[in-house]
Amino acid sequence: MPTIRIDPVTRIEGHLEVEVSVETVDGVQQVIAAKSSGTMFRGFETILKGRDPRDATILTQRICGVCPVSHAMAATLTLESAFDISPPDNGRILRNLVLGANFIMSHILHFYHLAALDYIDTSNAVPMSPWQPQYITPDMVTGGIAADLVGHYVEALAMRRKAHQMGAIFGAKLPCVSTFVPGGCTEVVTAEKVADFRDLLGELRGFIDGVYVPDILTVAGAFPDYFSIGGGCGNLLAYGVFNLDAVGTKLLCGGRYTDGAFLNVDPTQIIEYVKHSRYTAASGNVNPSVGVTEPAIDKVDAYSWIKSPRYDDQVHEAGPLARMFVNYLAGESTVVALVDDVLDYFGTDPGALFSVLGRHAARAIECKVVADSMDGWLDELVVGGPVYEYSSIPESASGIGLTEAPRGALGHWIDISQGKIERYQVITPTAWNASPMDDLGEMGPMEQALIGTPVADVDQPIEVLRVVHSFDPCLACAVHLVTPEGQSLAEFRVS
Ligand code: NFE
Repeated sequence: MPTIRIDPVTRIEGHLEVEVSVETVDGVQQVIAAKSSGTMFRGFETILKGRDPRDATILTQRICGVCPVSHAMAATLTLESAFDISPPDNGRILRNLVLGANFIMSHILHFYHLAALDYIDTSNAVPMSPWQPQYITPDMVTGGIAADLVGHYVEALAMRRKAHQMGAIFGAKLPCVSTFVPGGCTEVVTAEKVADFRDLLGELRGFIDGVYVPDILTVAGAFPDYFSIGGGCGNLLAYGVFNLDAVGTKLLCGGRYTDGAFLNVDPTQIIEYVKHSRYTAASGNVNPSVGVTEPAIDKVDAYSWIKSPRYDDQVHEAGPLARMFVNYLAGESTVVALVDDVLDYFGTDPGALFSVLGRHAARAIECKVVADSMDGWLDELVVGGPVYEYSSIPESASGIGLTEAPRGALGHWIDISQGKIERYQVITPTAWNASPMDDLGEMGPMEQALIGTPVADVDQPIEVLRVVHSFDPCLACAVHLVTPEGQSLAEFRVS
């Protein structure tokens, strides 16, 4: 078979390579092997060593321009845990509002600007980026529906800008905020800022209810097969997010779904494996609270710069699906009502959520739940009230900050010695989802989700992209298709 090089494909963030082997099984050409590779060394753990602990809030945001607020939140929670302080209500709420703004921005970004063009035939659009080049497959939506979705793609750009503007009211700037500090938030609350925030939130809620959620239903209705494609490992993990009070009640609770059981999360049960990751043996088989990050670029059998985080030695998927499913099981009333509405609409059961479309639906439901809740948080702010509590840096301490990024469970861990950072470890949601095979021989969640994916045309392997995109991986991506003999059929390269 010839080697085919596909023009650059964008719409995945960061630096990911996915390689799949395709074979015909039972008359269906499908993925029989998959490898997910993070192709860049992040190294922030190393950069942070020896620094003032408060630098963590600023520096870890630079891990990613899409989810910096989550890293700011994780770092401040980590430092507050180490410093033994907590923010006043205003500070807690302000941080939630900025994080909520980032969730809305990111979920709209994902559906319209990263995923939607996997489903829309844009051959009638102006022949330029982002509409072309693209795969055109017979199942794509066309005509008036396609034209509407393309219009919403453009409208969504303005909505994302509004979400950033909204977050910047209390974050000072975005993408990376400068107001999050251990002990709270440095932006003061004024009636004018609250009113400005509420105006923008109202516009965004209108878009979510009137455009984003209906578009998800439209696309899902046009691609019903994708309720049974891309299922994945079946285990879900969420730390929970948006603290609603000083004792840690959350808008979206944490929890996990392991082997069909709904269970609590104990972070001491997290181990990072490195058998197939480009790190020394000493960097693996340990909990992140004692983790180290030592690159080993030429390591035999390693194919990724991502470690393989596992909970209780089992593969778990993180993300909106995990959050919505865990909260569905926990009986969170708003989530239950919305999830049931979606399941009723499609006449299906909760098992269908473990799929490409289930991830998209969960993301849209979550976007609505968060945006709707934020209006009430604005009511709770006290104009002119305290926004942070000062604390000195302890000589020696340890801390942990577990929260959620738009893409899933996010954890930071710190050890402080002589007032400086001695150890800093970060596990991102994409580390859970795009992780390589672990020491126990288990593939990561995205790898597992790709197995069995039908591929109608190896020249246009859109099905592979649909599965990969459903995870919203934060990685730029090069996707290869190879025969079982290792011959390259296609290569996707993303800048
Ligand atoms: Ni770069 Fe992020 C989110 C985090 S994914 S986008 O959401 O943390 O690893």
